[in-house]
Order: sequence, then structure tokens, then C-alpha cells
Amino acid sequence: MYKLYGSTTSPYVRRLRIWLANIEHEFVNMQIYEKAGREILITKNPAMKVPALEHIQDGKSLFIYDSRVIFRYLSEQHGFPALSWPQENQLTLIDAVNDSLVQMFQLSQSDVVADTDKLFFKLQKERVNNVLAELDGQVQDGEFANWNYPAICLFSLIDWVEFRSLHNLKGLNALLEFHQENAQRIEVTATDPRM
Ligand SMILES: N[C@@H](CCC(=O)N[C@@H](CS)C(=O)NCC(=O)O)C(=O)O
Repeated sequence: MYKLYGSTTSPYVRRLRIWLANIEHEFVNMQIYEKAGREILITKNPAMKVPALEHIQDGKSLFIYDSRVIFRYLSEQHGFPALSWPQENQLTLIDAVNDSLVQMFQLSQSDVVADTDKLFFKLQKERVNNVLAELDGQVQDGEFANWNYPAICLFSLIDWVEFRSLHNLKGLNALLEFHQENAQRIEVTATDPRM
């Protein structure tokens, strides 16, 4: 059996919860920035990040860390095809924005003001703007027309950006439309962090 450790708000966790809609698993929700949650987290993933997967077989546990590796592991377990190289690149781009926004979110929670004249913020802002424009173009070109894993990852990112008000998506019309078109899927509403 599979246990997925995470939080309802993490876009990295949500992508797997959506993708796992038809695969039996237990979701273990933790408050990863609070003491009790961190005490559990450290026993599941030494890197103290979510998601982490526990696969329990014949009484033995195997832990897998990192959404990308968890996806690969589960794909192999279930005989699903590997991602194509362009799809791997889509994930790299989505994760680049995700990571930049996670870091900036953590800084804002640490009362650090986002001064875009400062190198760190300048770099993140450039990356986020550049990648979102690229992804908007890819959506326009129909690259995310199928509801596959990269599309689920993109949706989870955009919905998290909206939920946390992390970035103004004005003008990125293809991304906004993509978000709207997929927002009512059952596995999407079932994993909505606002609930
Ligand atoms: N590359 C990792 C990134 C996971 C990640 O950054 N998760 C965030 C939550 S959205 C986290 O656990 N952050 C905890 C921390 O940075 O201390 C993955 O794909 O799983």
C-alpha cells in the first residue's frame, strides 16, 4: 500500500494527489511548518520536504522522496510509459517557477521584503516571468491539451499561485483559460487547498 505524506497546500503534493486519483493510497496531511508536523516529517524524509511516499510491501517500507522521483517510481510500478524529453522539460520549467515562488513565499513568511533591486529577487522575478510566458505560449500551441502529468503539474502551480496570490497572471490568457477549463474536474475540486 502507498502512503503519501504532504500538506494540502503544497503544489508538489497536489500534483501527485490529482494524478493518483485512480490509484489507491492514503494521504497523510501534515502542517510542515509547525512543530508537530515537523516531528513527523523528519521521520519520513531527512530533507524535510514534501511530498514523500511510503510503499509498504510484505511488512517492509520503502521511502521515496521528491515528486519527480515519486512519479517515476509509481509509473514503473504500474507499467505507465515514461515521460518524453519535451515533457521532462515542461516539468523542469514548472518546477523552476514553483521553487522560486516557494523560496519567495518562505521569505515573505520570514518578514523579508521582496526588493526587486536585490539580486536574489531580481533573478527569481526574471525566471518566473520568463517561464510563465513560455508556458503560456506552449498552452496556446496545444502542448497542454491532454490532462496528463505535466498538465496536472501546470494546473497545480497556477492554482497555487492564485490561492496564495503569489504573482499577477494578468495577460497570460492561455494559462488563465487553461486553469479555468480544468478547475471543475472532480480530482481537482477534491484536492482544493481552500477546502
Ligand atoms: N523538488 C521537490 C520540491 C518539494 C518542495 O519544495 N516542497 C515544499 C512544499 S511546497 C517543502 O516541503 N518545503 C519545505 C522547506 O523548504 O523547508 C519535489 O518535487 O518534491
